[in-house]
Amino acid sequence: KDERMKWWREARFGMFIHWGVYAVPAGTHNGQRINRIGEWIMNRGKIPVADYKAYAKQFNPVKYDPDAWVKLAKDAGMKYIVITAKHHDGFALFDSKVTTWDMVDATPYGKDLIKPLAEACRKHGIKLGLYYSHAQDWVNPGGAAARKKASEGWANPDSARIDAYTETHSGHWDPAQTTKTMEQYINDIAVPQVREILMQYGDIAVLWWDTPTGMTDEFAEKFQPLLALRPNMITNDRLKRPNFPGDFKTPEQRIPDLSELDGKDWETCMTMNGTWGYKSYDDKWKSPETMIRNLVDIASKGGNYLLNVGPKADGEFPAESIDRLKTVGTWMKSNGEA
Ligand code: FUL
Repeated sequence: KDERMKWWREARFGMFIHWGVYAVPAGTHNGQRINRIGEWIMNRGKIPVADYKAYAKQFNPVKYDPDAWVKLAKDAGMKYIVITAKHHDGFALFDSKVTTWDMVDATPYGKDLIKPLAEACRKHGIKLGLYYSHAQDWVNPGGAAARKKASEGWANPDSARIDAYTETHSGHWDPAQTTKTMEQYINDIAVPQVREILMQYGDIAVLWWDTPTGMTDEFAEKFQPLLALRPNMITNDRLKRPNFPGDFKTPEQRIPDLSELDGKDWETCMTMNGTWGYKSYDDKWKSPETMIRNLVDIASKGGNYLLNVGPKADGEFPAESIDRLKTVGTWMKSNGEA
């Protein structure tokens, strides 16, 4: 394990990228601003599957320039990138053979987004990790849905009815989500897709599971054999709790106190503003000074800082993110770190 963890323990700083169909509505559905984080818009807004799928027809990132993304990360002193291969909306940024809910089949762009990023990473000596939402999937039938009640921050003229429905349908809001069982979803979508992302792009440095909603030990075991496909890869602790600790812990949006540290490896992931996935009107930006202080705090405690960017649907990073990455990079260079 020490051998596998070596580069990661030295890395200290990485870029998280949350990108997907949710960048199209960018926080607004049917003229209504949907509360909280942008990549949850489908769940928070209880958007029907068919309506959400329609957004993919506008996902056409013609300005996507993975080389520029990787250079920005590298110049900021980051050593690795973790991108959402599939988030909770079930949409695959890669070419998946087991569903048409992917970049190649469902969008006008029609091309795999992960492949050129993997190539750019290789070219610039940056490690690539893939985030995969293995349990929650709100579009591929049988995937889990975390229940968010109206009182937790979504509003819809029909909230009372939808809320009652989610209560009796384990968090789901559209009958199309439950035409299969979770076991079928794990067998037919999640396991084959994890195999796809581990095999299609050469070396994958990190596999970043997320939100073990509905996971059992039995389901988790189905993913275990796949890890042998990438013997040097490391994984986080979100496959299933407890019993599947992975290689590192994942405090979210916070930096642990010294008293919490127990000798296990950890990585704090954090947004630059208030959302992971792009929201056009989120302006709660942290200052570059705050980001540098966070990085120093984390590094001094032996952790890693995974700082998020939520690209727009046209393929560009928000200008505010670019500015901040550049300022952090200048500081890193003047301190001999980049
Ligand atoms: C969370 C997810 O539900 C968020 O959407 C985001 O991906 C964050 C990093 O992890 O638990």
